[in-house]
Amino acid sequence: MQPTAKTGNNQRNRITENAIGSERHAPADGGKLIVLTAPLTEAIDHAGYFIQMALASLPQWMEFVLDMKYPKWHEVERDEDGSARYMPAGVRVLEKSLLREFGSEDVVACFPDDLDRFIGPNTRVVAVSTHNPLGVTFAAGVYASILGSSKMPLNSIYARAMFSRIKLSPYRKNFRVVVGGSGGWQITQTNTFDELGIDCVVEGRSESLDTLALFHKAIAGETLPREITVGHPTTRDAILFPDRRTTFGVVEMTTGCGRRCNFCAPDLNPQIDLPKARIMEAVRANVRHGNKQVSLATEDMFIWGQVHTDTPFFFPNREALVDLYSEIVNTPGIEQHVLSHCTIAPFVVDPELIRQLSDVLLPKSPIHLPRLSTHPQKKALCPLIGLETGSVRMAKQIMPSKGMPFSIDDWPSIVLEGLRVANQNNWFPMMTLMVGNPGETDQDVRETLDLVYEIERRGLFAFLVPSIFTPLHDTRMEHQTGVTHTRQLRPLQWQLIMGCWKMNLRPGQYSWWGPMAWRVGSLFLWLYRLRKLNGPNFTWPLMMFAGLAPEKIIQRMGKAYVGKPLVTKSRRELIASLRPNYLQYLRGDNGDLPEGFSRPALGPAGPRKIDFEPATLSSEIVP
Ligand code: B12
Ligand code: SF4
Repeated sequence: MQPTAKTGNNQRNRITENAIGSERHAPADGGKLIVLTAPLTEAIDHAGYFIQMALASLPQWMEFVLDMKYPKWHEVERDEDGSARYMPAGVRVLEKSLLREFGSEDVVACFPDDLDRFIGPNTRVVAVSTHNPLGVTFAAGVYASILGSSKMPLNSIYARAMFSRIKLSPYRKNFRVVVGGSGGWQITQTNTFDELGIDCVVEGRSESLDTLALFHKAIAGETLPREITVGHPTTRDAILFPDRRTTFGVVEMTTGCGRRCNFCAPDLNPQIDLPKARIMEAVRANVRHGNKQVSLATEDMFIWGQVHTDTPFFFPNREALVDLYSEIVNTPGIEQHVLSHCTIAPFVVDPELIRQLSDVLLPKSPIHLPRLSTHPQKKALCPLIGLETGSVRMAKQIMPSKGMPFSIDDWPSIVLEGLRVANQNNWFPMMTLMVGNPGETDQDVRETLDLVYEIERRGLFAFLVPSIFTPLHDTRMEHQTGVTHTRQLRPLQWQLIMGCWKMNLRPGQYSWWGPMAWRVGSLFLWLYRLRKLNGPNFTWPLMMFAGLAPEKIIQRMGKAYVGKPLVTKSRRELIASLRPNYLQYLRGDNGDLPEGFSRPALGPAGPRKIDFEPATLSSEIVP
């Protein structure tokens, strides 16, 4: 059966193959030459980031939970011509790129439910941008698989419905279907070209001239290659910015990262920080088209302003960052700002930067955490940060530069000190953990549990989001295999997953009924479905998670690991262990510098340049 896809103006349409057929009307103008779209679940602009992350993780049977919490999540806004008022940034950049060679009358970006209004006899290309079409990426498949009988998260169900609609178009023979975006590889890897009716998957950026050449080929009716890799711009000026509204007001801030974690795909892109003037233009374009929110897309916000300067990129450029974010949140019309990704070491490197950014960013944060935040309006900042593992052995193997400028040997100290600074300033990050890495031993998991328990013991807080290792295409770990199914998870790995979720729910469980509802709900789910699905190793961790048996007793029975307190380094000790030539980059106003070493508050070079020469590939990481 086809999924339920619900969009627009309070109408809820059950998309069945018959319904698709009966709804089709030929567009009066013969349709657009190039039609761009993205799955509904990636295009919606509701309720902040959380809803999309949930759609990427929950199985279909849990859709009712989202429907209850966000009854209007399917509703989308359109411009007068029926095109999408907002689209993911990837679609918008592709649109901008195409408009360099095609007229605006030939290109349209629309929601999947509106495809039939724009696909007609004139259409030659339907281009889909997708983030996560099949849900086979980390923290997506795993939760659908833990919670449901199918491995398919809702996002994948909706993406498939969209592909099915395109495939069944009466004009299908006239056009080519081209897919791109950060999730295109999922189609190549699962070889679902024919099933989904896709002609070509493009790996790489739409700015590339090869992408434009591909569209010309498609329009000429030529056969397209199944897969094509196109280049990534290597200079700041070659990156295009959308001048229309993007989902969540996403505007690119940087590409690449530079820390070189072995499992990471975005790090394979050149390390570029984009010019402030162009970021601001894109922010203002969003506002002009009705957006009130903005979010700068980045792998690590803290490298911005420090790429290819005289200072290594892992010493943040405080003045540049504060200036950029101030201007963004103070742009007339911007009411909300949400952070995307960053790393934890900069919190230890420059706590004063975090304090200043908090002053700037908290007033416009839509996130409220009443039990955690000390802000007068209980506002909080929740960027995504990779914690990944508490095991130094494993960290050295998969992400040796993650803690730079500090040594990865100090990873647990970096995490704890960074989180301390973060929490003090009302930053409560979402921290991802990878479970089931290739070669992960029980001892590695114990060390991660130690770190997680230590976070709790010190009264610190982060939303800990464990996911199962997923080998991403082209990464340095592409060909490695870890755990592939939840039934393979060992008891300790389950304890880690469920322990993290137990911690995450703490701030929400202060009502008298919260814990009770949780216990009963978890027990019911376990009896009904999860017992069979996840196997016997899941039982005790679930009991512990649900609080059905006291944790101490479960531990005494030997069914769970107790955890041991960690002795870690303070900020001062971490700084004392830095390579001597790094000390020059630290800021004196943060304190903790070694005896006899003093720096002016502005650092070695005073405020650094904000806009500078074009950046190219990074080679700045120091082994
Ligand atoms: C912002 C963001 C989000 C936001 C908003 C997403 C949105 N719908 O707008 C939120 C927080 C909701 C989110 C959620 C998730 N995200 Co996300 N997200 C990002 C982030 C930081 C930026 C994306 C972006 O807009 N970039 C800017 C645009 C311009 O780049 P782009 O989309 O890649 O588009 C370029 C090319 O891909 C290409 N292109 C794009 N489309 C097309 C189409 C065609 C036809 C062609 C030819 C080319 C082309 O051209 C564009 C530029 O020219 C990226 C990391 C990154 N730096 O890319 C992660 C990233 C894309 N997310 C990722 C993941 C895993 C997720 C989640 C699954 C996480 C989770 N478990 O919840 C969910 C999935 C959500 C969903 N609905 O399915 C991974 C994807 C990994 C993968 N697919 O293999 C990334 C790469 C992060 C990472 N470090 O690994 N995400
Ligand atoms: S720090 Fe994050 S973005 Fe950077 S390389 Fe590592 S995983 Fe990738």
